[in-house]
Amino acid sequence: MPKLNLSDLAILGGTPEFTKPLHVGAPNIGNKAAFLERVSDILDRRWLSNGGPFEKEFEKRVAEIAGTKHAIATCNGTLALEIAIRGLGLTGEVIVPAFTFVATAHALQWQEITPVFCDIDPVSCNIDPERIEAMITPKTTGIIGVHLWGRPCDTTKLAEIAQRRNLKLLYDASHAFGCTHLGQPIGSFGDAEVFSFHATKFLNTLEGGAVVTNNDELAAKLRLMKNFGFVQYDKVTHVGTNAKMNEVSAAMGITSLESMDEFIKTNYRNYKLYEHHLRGIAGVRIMSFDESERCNYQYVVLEIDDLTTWITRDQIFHALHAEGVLARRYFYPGCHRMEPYKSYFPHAGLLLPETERMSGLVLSLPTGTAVGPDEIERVCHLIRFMIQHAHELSDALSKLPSKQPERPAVPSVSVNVPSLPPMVPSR
Ligand code: T4K
Repeated sequence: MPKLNLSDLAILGGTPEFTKPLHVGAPNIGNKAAFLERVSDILDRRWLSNGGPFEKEFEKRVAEIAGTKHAIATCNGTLALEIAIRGLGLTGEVIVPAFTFVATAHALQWQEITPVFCDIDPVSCNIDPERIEAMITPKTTGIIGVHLWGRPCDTTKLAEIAQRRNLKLLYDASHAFGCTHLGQPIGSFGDAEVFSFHATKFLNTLEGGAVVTNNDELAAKLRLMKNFGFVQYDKVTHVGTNAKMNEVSAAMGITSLESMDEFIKTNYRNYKLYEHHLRGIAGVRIMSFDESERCNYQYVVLEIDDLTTWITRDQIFHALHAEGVLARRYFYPGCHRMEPYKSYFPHAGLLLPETERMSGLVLSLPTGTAVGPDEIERVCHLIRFMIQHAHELSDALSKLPSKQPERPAVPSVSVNVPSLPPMVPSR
């Protein structure tokens, strides 16, 4: 139903635009029949994890796409980061952006390495190489760049600093699988790069991740680390963890790879539709991509400048949620405002002006194969309508009790589980 009056907005008592919520991270599902056939093979083979054929096949395909000699598949991106950090021998302090998903910082802190938060470049929104040197201390052992939303870091400048200051260089490429930079696949920069294949990533393995590298020694070490450090039965040569990718995840990965081009095509179509329908709204900018490179377009991110729109990103965010558009503030607040970092470095924000600014302005919109052109047009109409009525809407919203959006409930479905016979026979 088109909104004609302010009171038509769901946040002010009107009917929500969408009865079925639109998510940012609704998974892309490839060929279901092919996936189920692979799962059936796994069960027949009775090889469910630890070096199974699908895991090996998936690793081979990921390394090809990343342009690297090695891909080490893991059970998620966070564990991939953790073993890469450990495998590279990082200790003490590591320089990392705060404008990222909290896993980037946690993967360091988990190993008692201090994440030293560096500000971002306001244009790329990635770690600002110009600010890195001022943060290097005798304890610094490395830099982690994050290719945020799939847009590449300044790999040339970062490599130059890392080499000159004798630091390791790792990339969190969780958002950048399938992308290129300077005509070279992302995955092949720095000492190693890490991908996430979480359900909400454009290419998913249900849960999963990978470290990619050209370094043979590092790759061998990471293979041991992901499997408790075992080199053979009963022989452990390394401290390790359990970061293995199971066969069902690998089967999902291979199936997803078969549809990767189609997923990217749909993301690109969606991105262009958003660009088209939001064109001309003063104060709203859609984050652009370098179209001469290969991009996965998995995040559609707006920057909403309230000095121009007269309505804040958060007010639009809450109003969209009421309509069933579950936009996300990726990434708000910066990691420095989350615990434990907030307590460790209470004044970190003073050194992170661009992170503070951008984290207050960005809004990720639903995309992927679960979102169609009609839905995108309706989302854009809502945003346009809200901004056209910014003064009255902002005024009305400021009178409502403030509330944090709830985490959406997992859709409830009834699962038919046969009841167990009673343990004790009834008399
Ligand atoms: N580094 C970076 C830069 C990252 O972005 C991430 C992960 C990592 C490292 C760590 O990689 P992993 O260890 O996760 O592999 C999500 C994801 O959990 C996380 O993977 C992702 N980044 C981050 C950006 O987003 P949440 O807490 O916002 O997501 P969640 O699970 O609430 O899902 C988002 C929405 O998607 C839900 O509201 C509903 C929908 N959804 C979700 C799932 C899981 C579905 O429709 N179906 C689903 O199966 O963190």
